[in-house]
Amino acid sequence: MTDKRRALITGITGQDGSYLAELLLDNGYDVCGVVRRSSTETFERIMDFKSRLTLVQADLTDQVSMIDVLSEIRPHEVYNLAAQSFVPTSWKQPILTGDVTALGVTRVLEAIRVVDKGIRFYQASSSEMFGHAQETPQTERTQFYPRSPYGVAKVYGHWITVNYRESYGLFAVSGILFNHESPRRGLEFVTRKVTHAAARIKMGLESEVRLGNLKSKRDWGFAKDYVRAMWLMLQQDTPDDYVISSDETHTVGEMCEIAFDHLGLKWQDHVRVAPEFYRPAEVHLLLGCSAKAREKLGWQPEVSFEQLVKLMADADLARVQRQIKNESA
Ligand code: NAP
Ligand code: F7E
Repeated sequence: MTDKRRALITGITGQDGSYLAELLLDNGYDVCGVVRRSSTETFERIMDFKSRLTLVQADLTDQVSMIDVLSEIRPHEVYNLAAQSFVPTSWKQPILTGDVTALGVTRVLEAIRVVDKGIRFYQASSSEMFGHAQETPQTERTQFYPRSPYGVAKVYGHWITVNYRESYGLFAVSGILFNHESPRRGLEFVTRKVTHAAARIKMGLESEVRLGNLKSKRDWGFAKDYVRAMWLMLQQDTPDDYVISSDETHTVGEMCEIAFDHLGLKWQDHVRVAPEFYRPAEVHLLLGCSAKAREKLGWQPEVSFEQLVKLMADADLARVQRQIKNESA
């Protein structure tokens, strides 16, 4: 083991895990990532820098595996980004979502309590905890009213983090992050679904995309900006919880308009509303207030909503064009 700072990331193969790993490598850390056993590899997002990482096998549903990993790696910082993170799946698999997204947090905290109480801990909390928002904009003091099994699980994860901080004096923080997106976003989330479909339509591979509620409003930012806030939270003198958001809200329809327009298409010609993408209980409006993070962490986003949608559309167009070229070669 070296003298460098060591960080362990659960969920390193996900969108945020991949960006955070890159940031920490750039900051001179030894970066270790938890990966779960799978019959096919899930390393696409970390492929370019995988040789610089240490990957260890464990699962958030298995307590002993988490204790073993922490004992072996002895990290200074743990970022708990692993979760069943897709809201619609949380209605189909509520028990699994609770096991990973809620109880999984306690398993990581228990591992820290047993192995080394000095390890700093970041919990990936979510604006979905505000759900049926009790006030607008939402701050660290806004009451939670989750509207999905995923949101409920995240509320548990948030409060167990606060509880371990207060019970055991752990340096444990909860980042309440609003939606953040990128070219690495999973294809089922609405922004990526739209930019990917727009790129395929542009190249003549498809003619339409089927979406759910076009009126729902989200506070969207760029994932790379948001992982910087995670790291900043663990560098403070005292542990605290922070809202991270762009402080702007836009409808799904506006997002479609920017993406299609950027690729020279008219979104009304290609977007169809399909009832199967409506949710049993919708979160209609999210709008964050990140004043505390801006003041105390000195954090601010660098990429605007419009720039974000355009950079995602450009990345998907380039990807689709590469695929077409490879298939015809
Ligand atoms: P993501 O792309 O869905 O990544 C989730 C990660 O969790 C993947 O690496 C996945 O591994 C891993 N994972 C799932 N179940 C696991 C288990 N049982 N044991 C170990 N690892 C497991 O999510 P993301 O967008 O990067 O989000 C990161 C975190 O922030 C999540 O906790 C999410 O709920 C939260 N969050 C996200 C947003 C957002 O807008 N992106 C906003 C607020 C909070 P595989 O690759 O093997 O599936
Ligand atoms: O939906 C509407 C949908 O799935 C956004 C996760 O990272 O952010 C994410 O959760 C909105 C919703 O993200 C489709 O009804 C319309 O109102 O992209 P999404 P999400 O549910 O907000 C939070 C902060 C997290 O923590 C989560 O982990 O878009 N919508 N039509 C659609 N959504 C999807 N997925 N697909 C559609 O066709």
